[in-house]
This record gives sequence, structure tokens and C-alpha cells, in this order.
Amino acid sequence: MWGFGAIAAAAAIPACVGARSVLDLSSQRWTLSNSALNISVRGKVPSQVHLDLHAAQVIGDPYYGQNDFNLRWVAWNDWNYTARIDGLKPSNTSSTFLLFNGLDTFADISFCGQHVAYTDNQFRQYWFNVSDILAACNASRPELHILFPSVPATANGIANLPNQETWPPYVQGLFEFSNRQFVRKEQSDFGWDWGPAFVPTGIWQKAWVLQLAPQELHVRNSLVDIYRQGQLNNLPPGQSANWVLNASIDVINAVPSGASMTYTITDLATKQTVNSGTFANITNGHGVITGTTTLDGSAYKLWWPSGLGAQNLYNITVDIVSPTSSKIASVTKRTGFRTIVLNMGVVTDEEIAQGIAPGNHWHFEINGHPFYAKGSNFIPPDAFWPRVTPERMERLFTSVIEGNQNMLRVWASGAYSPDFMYDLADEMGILLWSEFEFGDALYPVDAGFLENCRLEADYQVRRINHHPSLAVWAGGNELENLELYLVNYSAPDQLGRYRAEYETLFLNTLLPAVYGNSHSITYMPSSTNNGYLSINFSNPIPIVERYNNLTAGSVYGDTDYYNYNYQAAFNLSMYPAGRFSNEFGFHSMPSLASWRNVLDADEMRFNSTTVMLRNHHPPSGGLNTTNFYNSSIGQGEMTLAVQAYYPSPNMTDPIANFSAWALATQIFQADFYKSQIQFYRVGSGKPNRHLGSLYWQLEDIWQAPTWAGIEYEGRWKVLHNTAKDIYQPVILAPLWNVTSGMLNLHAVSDLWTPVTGAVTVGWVDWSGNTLDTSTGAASESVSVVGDGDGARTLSFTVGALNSTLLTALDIASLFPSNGTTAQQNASNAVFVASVTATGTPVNTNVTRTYTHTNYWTPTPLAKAALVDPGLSVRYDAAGDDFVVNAAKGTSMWTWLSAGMEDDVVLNFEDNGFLLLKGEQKSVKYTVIGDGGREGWRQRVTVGSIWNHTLAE
Ligand code: BMA
Repeated sequence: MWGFGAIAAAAAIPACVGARSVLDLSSQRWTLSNSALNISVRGKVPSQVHLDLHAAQVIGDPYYGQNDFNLRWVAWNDWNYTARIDGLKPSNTSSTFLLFNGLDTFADISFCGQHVAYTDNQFRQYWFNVSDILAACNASRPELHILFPSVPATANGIANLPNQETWPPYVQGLFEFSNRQFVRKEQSDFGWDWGPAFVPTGIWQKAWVLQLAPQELHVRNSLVDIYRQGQLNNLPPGQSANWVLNASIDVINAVPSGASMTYTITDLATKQTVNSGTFANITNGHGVITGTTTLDGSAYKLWWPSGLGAQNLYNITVDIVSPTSSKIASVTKRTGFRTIVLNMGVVTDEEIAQGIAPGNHWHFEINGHPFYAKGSNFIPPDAFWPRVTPERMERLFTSVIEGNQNMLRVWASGAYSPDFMYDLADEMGILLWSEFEFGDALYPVDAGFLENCRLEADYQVRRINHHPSLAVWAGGNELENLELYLVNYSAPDQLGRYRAEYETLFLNTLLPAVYGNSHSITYMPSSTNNGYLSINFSNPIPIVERYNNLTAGSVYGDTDYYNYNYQAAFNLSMYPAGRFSNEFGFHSMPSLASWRNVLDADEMRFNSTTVMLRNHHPPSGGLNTTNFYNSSIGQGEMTLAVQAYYPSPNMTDPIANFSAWALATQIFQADFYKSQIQFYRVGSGKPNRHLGSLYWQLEDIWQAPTWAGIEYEGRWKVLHNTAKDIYQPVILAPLWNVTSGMLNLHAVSDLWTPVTGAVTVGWVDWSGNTLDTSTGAASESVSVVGDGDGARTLSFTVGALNSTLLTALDIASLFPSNGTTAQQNASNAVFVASVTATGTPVNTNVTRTYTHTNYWTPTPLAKAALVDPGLSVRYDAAGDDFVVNAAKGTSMWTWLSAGMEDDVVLNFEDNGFLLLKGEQKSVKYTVIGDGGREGWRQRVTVGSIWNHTLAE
């Protein structure tokens, strides 16, 4: 569906004469070995030790059972990758280089028995001139040998160096292996609360041997930066200014002095060349040539995120031209014309007069327009990146788009995203809030560590800057709101020192890596923050962080909210009313079908050893033990929440019970997130002017109780369907104020023009009868256009990117505790509101109808007088959909499932929905894999919260 035809390519033009050869090291025959363990098997590039050992059947599936513990020995051992290199040319005509796009992590490289280098950063690109070694080498097929010493052992060695840095207690967020903060490696490889700790090693990215004649170039990295003339990072640019195109190419071998640069721009929709020319202001040195040009500010179609316009893309080809006018290198990058800014500017008096609370903004603007960011947090989709294919990522991103999401926060402490991920995001319109890989820890600031980080950041910023989907760069995860907070908690007298160290890395080192390469992107040092106190581009480091310099009554920053006390889950006054919510969540179990892939039959229980060991919430603080996590607390939190809010599954068949409990935890999770998302979205029309909700977390890294909305195999949990519903452009949001007892119904729209429509509100009971509780409206904020039969219709207009209060119901007076009539029985009542509205999708002129139904119950479902809704489902071959019907009553959390069919992986377009009595709903679906099974469509089941025949 999404083509890869136009993926950015970097290439050098073959010179007419010369020895240029690019040998892909994945084509060589590799051996992975450890002589002490007597292991010698076939290795691969790119790959990792665990994957190669598994392929050779030395180890079982790392994800199965308790293999995350059983395979610790792999991480504690040293591993050798060796290959005798075939296909090298005689060395006298050329220089020979090794080029690695990624070595994970400590790597001791030798070539033909000679030491080449020792590397210590998974995220850097390395290249080495091995011409002299090759010249002196007698072997016709010289051996390339890379020793990967144990990462945990090496990390411990670094930590124990004399005068090594230490931190106050509780500050370092450590999981199963200690000392991750000393290692430039994916931080979650050492364990995390949603993932396993394998600490994999290996040649995890592509690698080559290059042979170049003295005048030949090889492009190893490049930068394309497109910004509006006068644009400064972090500040909204003028939208009518011309574009500036800045291109910079990193090469191996020296660019001849006097070389020039040219460009050609192709519109990928029309395949026409739309512009070409020569760059000015050429600088050339240290293997980098850079030039700039100006482009007409209105000549290019803009790139927009999904739902806000088209994803217009262009190829930009940059050629390096020798002084004698021959093309000596060329790079083509696919890009788009857009500006994106994270606006943290001061709220103006004019904005305050419009009702926005004073303080600072904290929202994104695309091409000058503020918009509501809807999405989630992305974690590494696998513990082993080499097996993450573009096809898998495309499937995941398809779910993102289907889920009405336009932004993902690519969480810091995984790995920098591969180019194919940004390419897909460019095509599909998914903004990727990107972060440097530092999180939940403070880091060393010795010169060597800082330089290592600087080179890492410089490489990564240059590699991906051209992607229009790049939304922002953040220094790392939860550094200000958590790490510095923890320092202040456990060693307040040392806050000054650690804050200065924090600024050394995250302001003085990483900020220049962004600003020095790009004018087009915002940088902030920490994911969750209160913005800046000031920004002044005449200072070398323009940003002064605000930290907790807050003025009462003013609103600043984005928020991170976790509360595992189930009793507070639906108390809206607990939710933060900031400008943007970048993290919030609660964990749930994956489905039975997912568990089946990794559990022995006798472990298929809610509290079995393996299930418990996979619940990593909350961490207990003791390292390197199997009891590192307080799993019983985590399992208990989910259980208590289910018991408090829903009828508890209680089935005699243990597998059915396990399945029903797993789904019940997902329903609580979805309910809790929905409650928050609708509250946050209503905030777009409140003084906090809330403009973004990104829940924790999009997807799973493995099969475990986690915060994910999409399971490892690609199945949607209830959360993903529920978030899809509540992320629609126009929604109704019933917000219940626990203190006042008022139920406030709001209409919310994130369109850029007003929406007009009618809302029908009313009450039904569980048997599907209409309840006449029209007296419930304490105040009506909009005009009533119809009233009768227990339902009333209200007409309304909601402004652009705004919310409006429609009606306020006094629940206490509607359902008095001494109420005697059926109408007054809270346990029997369901409030239902449906909207039909017309509006214009952003950046179109076509009017569209939007519908949404939402509901609320005055008691938790655990206390509601549920009755059998009489559900049925049938597959309709003509429509290729499933038709669901509730013949006897009101059905809540109606759930379609392929159930026990463990190898059928599919998602239903709608799931976990409300179905009113007599309502027929047709539901489309997407199959991810049916395991070759026939006839599963006839075996799809439907259940609901009523009887928990949810996933059978
Ligand atoms: C936040 C995140 C992650 C973590 C999640 C769930 O702290 O930034 O580090 O996995 O919450 O606890």
C-alpha cells in the first residue's frame, strides 16, 4: 500500500576510471563464536548475538517463557564475529575503508590480525582507513574480526574506575542490569518496566568495505535543512518568507578544493523537475561540503500531518561537482516543505483577553497553525532491532493512522529510528517527536563521554533532519520533572551541582548539535518540562530553562501523569490541566492469544510465575535478581481496578477465566485513558488551552502486562479501539465532577473552522427502555430544539480547535439516594449522547458530516443492574463485514474476537463499543495473519461486560 519507491538514497557517482568498490558486509560469510563456551555458528550482518544463536538453535526463542532470565549468560559473555573478506581489490590503486552504520556496543575491531579500533557507542557511525593494514596483509581473504565484550561486565568496569561519577540515592532509574548510564546503548536493553533485559550485541546495522581511488568520494551521511528565511529554532517563522535550502554532505576521502554543489528538486506527485540550480556560500573541509540557496517561498506544496492536509513530497538531489565540472558525488533525499515549531512563547495580553491563562504556550504549530496533537508514545517495537522490518513498521503505522493519531513521541531510551521509519511517517503523515537516547537517569559529564554524545547527536541530527515528519528534538525522557526532582528529594544540597551537570550535557552539548546543523527544528532538553524562562539567540546557548520558576495562576509546560490508585482513576480533579499531555497511562494484560505464543500450558494463569515475572511494575530497587520487580503490586493494581469498576470474571474454565480477566484489565485501561483524553481535549476550550494528548504507550516490545494499546503480534487491545473513537475530530465528552455532582457534556472539535450540529441526549436502562429524566438538565448552555420521549436535542456551534459546554446535568438530584421510581435508580441508568454535525476537514473545502456517540453511567458497572443484552454476530459475506446486534438490552464494552483461534491475528475497525437495544452495527476488519486457517470468520464471537464471554 505504502510504496518504498522513493526512499532517500545516497550514492557516489562512479568515476570513469578508478577502483571504486563498495562491498556490502552482509554478503560475506560470518561466524559467531565464543571459544570458552565452545560455540561457533553462522553469524549475520546486520544482526545480534541472540538472533544468530537462536537461528543456529543454540538457544530457544528468547521471548518464550522465562528465557529473559535463562539467557542472561549470553549478555555476560564476550562474542566474536569473524569473516574472511571476499572480493577485495589489490590495494595499490585505492584506499580501503571499513564503514559501520552501527556497532552494538563495545567493539574491538581487527583486520588481517591488526588492531583497527575500539568503539563504544551503538548510535554512532564509524569508519576507518585500513589501507596500510591491507597493503601489509598476506592473506588473499583477510579476516575481519570484531570482538564484542560483555556489555554488563564492561559497564560495571567503567562504573568502578577511580573517580568515576556517582549520583545520590534513588536518582538513577535502574532496572535489571546496573550502570546503563555509562553506556551509549539503547537504555531499555538493560531492562524496563514494559520490557525484557537481553542487552544484545552485534553488528546491528549495515556495514561495508569501501575501496576508493584518491579522487573518489563515498557519501556516508548528509544533511538537508529547509527553513523559512530568518527562521530560528524554537520560534515561529514568517509563513510568507522564502525557503532556505541548506545542504551538507559528509564524505569519505577529501572533497577537492574548488568543488561546487548543485541541486535538482523533483515533485514526486508529477515526477517533474521543478527547480534546479547552484548552491552559494560553499564551505569545504574535514570531509564535509556545505552550501545554501534560496527558494521561492510559495512555489512548493506544503507537507501536512495526517488529517491536516496532503503529504506532499519532493526529491532533492544534491551533486558535488569538481573544479573541472564533473559530478563526483550525489545524494538524493526525499523531503517535504513544512515548518513545525513547538511554541513555548509567552501568552500575550491579547490571548489572555481571549480567555487563555497567562504563562507560556506549549503546543506545536504546523505551517503556522496550532493544531491538536493526538497520539501515543512509541517504544522499541522489538528487543532486537535487526528483526524490525519495514513491513512490520508499516503495519504498526497503519494502525496509528487508523487510530486517528497524528503524532508519536519516539521515547528516549530506545534507539534512534531507522530511516525507513521516518520515510513511512513522511508518507503517512505521522509526526515523530524524536528524542536523544537518554532517560530516567543522570549521565556522566567527563570530556570523553560528552564528546561521544556530541558525535552521536551530530550524526543522528544530520541523518534525519530532512524528514518532514520530524516534529521536535528532545534531550531525553523525564529529566527535569523526574531526575532533577529526585536529586532535590534525596540530596537537596546537591541540586546545584547536578543541575549544572544536566545543563552541561543537555544544553551545552546536545543543543549545539541541533542548532549547529538545523534551523528548522525545535530543541528542548527534557521531554516533560515547563518550557524556557527566556530565549535569546545572541547568547551561545539561547535557552534558559524555567524549571520551577512558576507564577501562581499561570500555566506552563507539558504533563506526565501516572496514578496507580484505582480509586482516583475517574476523579477528573486529579488530572493535570497543563498545556499538553505527553504521557499518562496504566498497564493491562495482553490477550490470551498473545500469551499462548510464550506461555507453557500450566502457566496460563493470571498470577502464574511467568506472568508475574513479566509484570515489571513497579520496580523494587534491587538489581540483578529475578525479584527485581514488585510484580504482585502491579498485578494487584489491575485486579483492584477491575473489581472496583466492572463485574469480575468468574468462570469455571480456567483458560476462559484467564482470558476474561486479561480483557477486563484492558477495559479498565481503555476506560481510564478515554476519561483522560476527553478531559484533555475539552481543555482546548479552557484557559489552559490544551493542545495535545499522547498516551503511554502505543505498542508492545513483547508479550507482557504493559501500558501498550497494540500487542506484540499487532492485535489491538481495547485501548487502541477506544482511543481511535475518542481521537475523532469531533467528539462528545461527558465530564463528571465528583465534587459538585454535575455531569457536564461538551462538544469538542479540532477542526480549524467552526462545526455546527445537533446533539441528542437521553437516558436508557439496561433493558433498553428510554428513561424520562429530562428534568436532569440543571442548565442548558445551548438552544434546545427538541424535547420529548425522554430525549432532548440541542443545537450548537463549536469554534475552531475548541470545546463548548452543551448541557450540565445535576446527577445528585436526578438520582437521589432515597429515589424510589425506576427513573431514579442510578444502577439502572445509562446516559447516552449522540452528535451529528457538519464541518470542514482541515485544508479542504468539502463539508463533511461527523457523528459520535458517548455515554456515561452514574454508578460503576460493578454496581449496575446489567441484564443480558442478547448479543449476536454473523459474518456477512456480501459486505465482508460482521453484523452485531443487541436484541434484548443495552450492551457496553461490546467485544468482537477471534478468541481461542490463537494464530488468527486481526483487528476490528470498531470494538469495545456501546450497542443500544435493537441496534445493528456492521464492523469491518483487517487481517494481519490467519495462520492459514479456514473458516475463522464463522467462529468470531461477540461478548460484552455483561457476561465476560469476551474472548471465547
Ligand atoms: C514513564 C515513561 C517510561 C515508563 C512509563 C511507564 O516513566 O517515560 O519510562 O516506561 O512511564 O512507567
